[in-house]
Amino acid sequence: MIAAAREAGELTLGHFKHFRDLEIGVKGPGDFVSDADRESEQLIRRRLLSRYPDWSLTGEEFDPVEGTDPEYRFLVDPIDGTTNFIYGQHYTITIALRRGRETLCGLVYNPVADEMFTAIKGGGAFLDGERLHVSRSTDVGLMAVGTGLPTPNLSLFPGAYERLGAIRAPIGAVRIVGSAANSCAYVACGRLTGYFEETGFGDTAAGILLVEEAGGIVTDWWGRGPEIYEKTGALIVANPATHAYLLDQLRDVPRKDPA
Ligand code: LIP
Repeated sequence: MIAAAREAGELTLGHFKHFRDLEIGVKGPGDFVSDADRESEQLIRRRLLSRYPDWSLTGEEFDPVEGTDPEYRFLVDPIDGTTNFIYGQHYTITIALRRGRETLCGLVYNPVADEMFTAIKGGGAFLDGERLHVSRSTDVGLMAVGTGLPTPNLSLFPGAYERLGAIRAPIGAVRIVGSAANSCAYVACGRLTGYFEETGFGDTAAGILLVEEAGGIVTDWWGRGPEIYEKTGALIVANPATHAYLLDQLRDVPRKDPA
């Protein structure tokens, strides 16, 4: 997985250096794609499935591949932060390996910064091999919270973002990193104290494991576990103090549970 992500990093950086010349496809309102996304996913598919031909793979740009072994599945976002990418800003490549509903390991790779975040279930979270821990800060005034703004007509919970001003008021800062996977990685290493967004599970599966393995807390906006946030994408990942703060701010957002 690491080798595939590094190779995809090199490939996408080639395009990134000429971001102004990219041809941009529009999948939906505010949802972009470029040749770099597709080439990156194809490369990662080839690398992973030639090594593990019986396993399945779900990526962002193509139909899923169903292997003969129903247990193991790779989740791949070949460029998380496509909008960042096409504007020449930091993006990531993220891959998670799942067995059933359990994420066994995952990575978030930022090719621009050449930072490789990795996590193994029960084995810790790392940045370039160095062990990570979420921020130990409990001071509300120092909290740094990441988020992202969903396309309004695609959002299940548009009301949440009307609270951004109130959420921001007492804390140190709100940041939009522009890649959900990178935002999770930033929580795991303490560059953010927390992150909340309505986002896709394929973008965050590896990042969630990073935060869990770095001692953080992961729930949906109402304090519930994976069976809900994997479907709705209404995610909080944070250190314990920021998690409590965000839960308090978000818990009265009207719920819309998946069928
Ligand atoms: C997107 C992220 C973006 C976040 C979106 C989505 P994509 O992924 O990069 O930061 O706001 O919820 O996760 O479409 O670029 O892979």
